[in-house]
Amino acid sequence: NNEYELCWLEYRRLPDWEIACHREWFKSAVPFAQPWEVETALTELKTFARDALGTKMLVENTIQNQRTIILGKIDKLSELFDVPKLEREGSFFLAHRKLSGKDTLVIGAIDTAGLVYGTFEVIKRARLGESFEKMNVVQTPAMPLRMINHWDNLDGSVERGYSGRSIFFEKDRVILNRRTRDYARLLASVGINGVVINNVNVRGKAVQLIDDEKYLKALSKLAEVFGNYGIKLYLSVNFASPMYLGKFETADPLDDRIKKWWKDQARKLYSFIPDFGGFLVKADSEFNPGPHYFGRTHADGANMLAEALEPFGGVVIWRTFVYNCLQDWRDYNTDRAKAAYENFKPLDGQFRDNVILQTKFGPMDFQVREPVSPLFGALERTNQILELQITQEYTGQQIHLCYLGPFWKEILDFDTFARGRGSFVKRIVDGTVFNRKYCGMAGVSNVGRDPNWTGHDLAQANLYTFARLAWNPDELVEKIVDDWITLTFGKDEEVKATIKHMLMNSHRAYEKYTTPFGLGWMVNPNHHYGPNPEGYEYSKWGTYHRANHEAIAVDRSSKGTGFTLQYHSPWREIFDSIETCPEDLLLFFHRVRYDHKLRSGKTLLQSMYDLHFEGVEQVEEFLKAWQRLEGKIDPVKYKRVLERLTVQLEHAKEWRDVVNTYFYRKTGISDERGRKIYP
Ligand code: BDP
Repeated sequence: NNEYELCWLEYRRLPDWEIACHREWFKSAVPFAQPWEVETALTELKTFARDALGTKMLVENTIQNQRTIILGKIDKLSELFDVPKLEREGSFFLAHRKLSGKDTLVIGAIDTAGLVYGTFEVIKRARLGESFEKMNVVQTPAMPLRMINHWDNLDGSVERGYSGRSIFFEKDRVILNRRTRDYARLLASVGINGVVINNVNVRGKAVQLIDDEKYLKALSKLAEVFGNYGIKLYLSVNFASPMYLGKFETADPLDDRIKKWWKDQARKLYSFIPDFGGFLVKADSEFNPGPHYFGRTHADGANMLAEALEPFGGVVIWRTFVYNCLQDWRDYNTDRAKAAYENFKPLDGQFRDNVILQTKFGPMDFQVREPVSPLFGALERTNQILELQITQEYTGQQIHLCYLGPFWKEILDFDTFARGRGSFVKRIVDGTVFNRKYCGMAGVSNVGRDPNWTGHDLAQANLYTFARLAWNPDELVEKIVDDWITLTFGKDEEVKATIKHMLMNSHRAYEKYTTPFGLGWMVNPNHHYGPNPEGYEYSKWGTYHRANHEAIAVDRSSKGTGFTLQYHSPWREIFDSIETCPEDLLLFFHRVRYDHKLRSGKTLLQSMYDLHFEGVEQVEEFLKAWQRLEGKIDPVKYKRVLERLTVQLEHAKEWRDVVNTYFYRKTGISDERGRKIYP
């Protein structure tokens, strides 16, 4: 399918009065940089001028027009006027300046990526209706690494993908087409600077990506396309590659032959892809091989790869998603939530400088609500990346509307107290709390070959927001949402208010009709869609709630599994007590009786019932709100979203009824308000 839309980058023709404001500016551009340094930026400006303003932008050597856009590297611009100080890769400034008696809008940066980001910012501001006359903006990306992780397989399937097949692979071949470039544009427009294109579970042909010249040639072209937009290519690798590819009988990271093999492999890789970013590794995790197989530690494994990449400036991103996935469900004392910390805390300080540990936001696995992983506050001498799941595996699989911005913001704003007050997750993963060089955020992609890229049109907002937060985690989600809606749906006030309301309340609604209070996991096994209260109760994954007729959930307090002890004070104490634990997370941390009174005065059971009814009512309301927008937005988009909301409502009711009935049967206590719960 080659037909696709461009999400927030559709440069539809602006209304006449807006064209009148901006057209003059986009008639000419004067570069103060080498041609190749501004090529991508100029192409984008010209595209916008043509599509949105109906004008042809000319590139000139001198400032002639009354209004002109100037693009330049700051060393050259500093010969003309005082430039702001920029340090980090990708930073830029936008400034209105009088030069040679003319009005100019200057886009200044220290590198090509910064010029690209600055250009997209100018275009965004023009589209949002800002005037250039008073423009004075300096922007620096907060996180050095702003990554998208694709779980795409070489056969074209996508693990946990809900938007069609892979945009990168089909039938064991690498895809390179117009869409590849448009994807790079979409990502660069929101500041993403790294993409891992293949699944962390590296199986079959994917092992050969780092070796087979056929793949390396294709990847070098892909890397070039992305490189023009300041985005580096990374690959997931299988830790046992020397066994699959080198025909060794081991992949022991301390074996000299294995070390040499990886070094040679790195050299080969960089000869094809000079600005290759590095490796992402899922090791000793869910059946993926790792150093433990050879009696070595994660540090041994990661460091060996890091040493191989180091001469070329590459990094190793090593995931901390490590736990026993074959545990005995009858054993009351193992607690999966503790695993990442137990595995990696003892290794803090042992990793090379170009190793980064990538940790999922919560201690379990991308549930609709979990506490922030205690590992963020625990690793003081290790680079860290926060992993978020943009693809909605456990949050409705892009059939349900579930906008994750507000939730991600809570995670970023969580204060770990690692170095006292103010040790927010966002300050750990931007490198400032522990003064680390390589840190950042990674989001598991929700993109596929569907015409709208994300299946659900409104799920585009999750991709957009993820990137904006990686650029600036202090930005208000409300502002990000406003921008995204305007860029995607235009400026109609009713449309804006309605969609904003839906987005901002959708995660809560989903949480209510599925598993509130941090319970999680009541999904169908394997595909993880739809309710199944005991779907994961009697298998080996460590995901138990152990409900009986009196109480539910695992006691993770100091009197139980001791998970709360992995946090710094005061969280350790706050989470530890059923009285002070935030109610949103009550069933994550505590085993609670159904008749336990919550702060509202209601019992846990009654609240469970109420929330499930409320969640469904909210979806009903979203659906009605959307229906009022008919005729006000593009009919294709309108219909696509309408269809999904209709299915969401049906499935939300199923969630409500299955979960409420489950609790009713366990307890025999009916709803106080006499609503129908199926016996
Ligand atoms: C789980 C997914 C699985 C992934 C795994 C991971 O169900 O498909 O491979 O996470 O992150 O949530 O490695």
